[in-house]
Amino acid sequence: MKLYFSPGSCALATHIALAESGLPYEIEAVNLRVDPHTTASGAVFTTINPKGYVPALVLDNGEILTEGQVLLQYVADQVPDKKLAPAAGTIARYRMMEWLSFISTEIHKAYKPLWMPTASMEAKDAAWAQLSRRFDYLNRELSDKDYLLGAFSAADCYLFVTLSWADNAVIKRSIDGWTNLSAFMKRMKERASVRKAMKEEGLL
Ligand SMILES: N[C@@H](CCC(=O)N[C@@H](CS)C(=O)NCC(=O)O)C(=O)O
Repeated sequence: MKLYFSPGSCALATHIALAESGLPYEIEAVNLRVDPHTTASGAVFTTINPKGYVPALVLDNGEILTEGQVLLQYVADQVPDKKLAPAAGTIARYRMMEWLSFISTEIHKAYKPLWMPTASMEAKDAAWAQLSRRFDYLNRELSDKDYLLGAFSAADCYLFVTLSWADNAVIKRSIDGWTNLSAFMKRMKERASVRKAMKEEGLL
């Protein structure tokens, strides 16, 4: 498999899951700051993923799969013994999908104004207020468990990445006030897979 990524982006979640899987994989960076987005080897990224965004995963049969939530489940399903996702069709799997959808729509995308240089401070503060309500909920959910499903799953990779954006140099906020989220981040950073993926993206 080959993952197209941009350092520290949502693609890091799939990268961590790949590292957790123990399967062989390659990675190639995509420069999202140039128009058109261009890969490290000089390809216009839309020729690989017509949607133009990361993550994109080239499967071993050459097919391209996109959408982070799907990639996390795809990687997990390649290695059932690693228990990166509950078995398909079980209520536990739907709980994981519930988390993936929550992280995607309520956390990941809610950051948008905070990334945009043209957004007003009012819009940024409103986005942070909305995120803060979601963090309150997550903080309560993580009060009696180490990971979203209790045991570690690929959903945690996605939560880790989206929470890591809070104190990014552009966003300049902090999740320090949410102690269970801070503890979760610390726990995740101790995982070998997280360190491996972050090193491979030049983040450590
Ligand atoms: N729906 C996609 C969204 C992916 C996404 O937002 N990717 C961002 C990085 S975190 C990106 O590549 N943005 C560049 C662009 O859209 O041009 C998914 O969930 O995988």
